[in-house]
Amino acid sequence: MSQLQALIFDVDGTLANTERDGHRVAFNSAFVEAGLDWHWTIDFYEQLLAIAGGKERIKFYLNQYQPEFKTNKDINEFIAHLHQLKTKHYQQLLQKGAISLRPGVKRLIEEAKKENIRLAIATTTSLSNVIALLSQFLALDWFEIIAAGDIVPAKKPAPDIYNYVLKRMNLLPENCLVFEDSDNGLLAAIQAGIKTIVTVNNYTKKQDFNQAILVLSDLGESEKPFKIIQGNLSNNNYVDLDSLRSLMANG
Ligand code: XBP
Ligand code: MG
Repeated sequence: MSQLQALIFDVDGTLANTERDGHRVAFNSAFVEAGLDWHWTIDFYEQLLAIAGGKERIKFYLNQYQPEFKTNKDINEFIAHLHQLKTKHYQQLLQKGAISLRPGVKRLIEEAKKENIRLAIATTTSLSNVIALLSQFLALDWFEIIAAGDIVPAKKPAPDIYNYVLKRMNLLPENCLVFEDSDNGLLAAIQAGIKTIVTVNNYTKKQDFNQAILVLSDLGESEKPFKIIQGNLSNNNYVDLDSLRSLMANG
């Protein structure tokens, strides 16, 4: 039976629902600031979320939906600048308290810390966004590694970010559990050989999570139980370390 040694968390959609009212709004504010008449609606943004990475998402949008767009700058410089504007707007939204942690996240992380279960972050978003979010709610130094954005050559669904965390922490995949929210994230973790629990959100609830060991509405709280969408858990109200250990034992 593999012993549980570490929990590795995705950020966007997992620790907090940051996409609809955070990143998407920040992209639109950046477009306005840059004098662009682009606007990503809630529904349209769902298609763009198939592309991990804000810069990559803008490039995809240009290629697919703005093929006539012209700039006198190098296109990658243009995208990088637009993405910097977006990151500024996103962090302003965080500072205004626009985003809070999802149910059970703080409780499980505090329990893991108390029981010396190692903690890490593996995310596609930019490091400064992770710090801006986490520092509002949790102690950053509880996470041994915060692996984010361009730290690896290929973003999710490539496994690079998870392999990076395993290597830096000298961990074996079988001693870890990953928490994700999307099919891209699940695929990345699975390719790194790590068992994955998915907590869905409005953007990802229709995606294919067949390879997850558990799919939940969220991590739950005793007074606000989760809904189990796929799989079983010994504690049928909320995710705690004992239920995760029994999940690991039952493979
Ligand atoms: C989600 C992403 C990120 C964010 C935008 O990351 O794909 O790109 O949508 O953040 P994850 P940036 O679910 O892996 O946390 O604009 O900083 O990329
Ligand atoms: Mg995510």
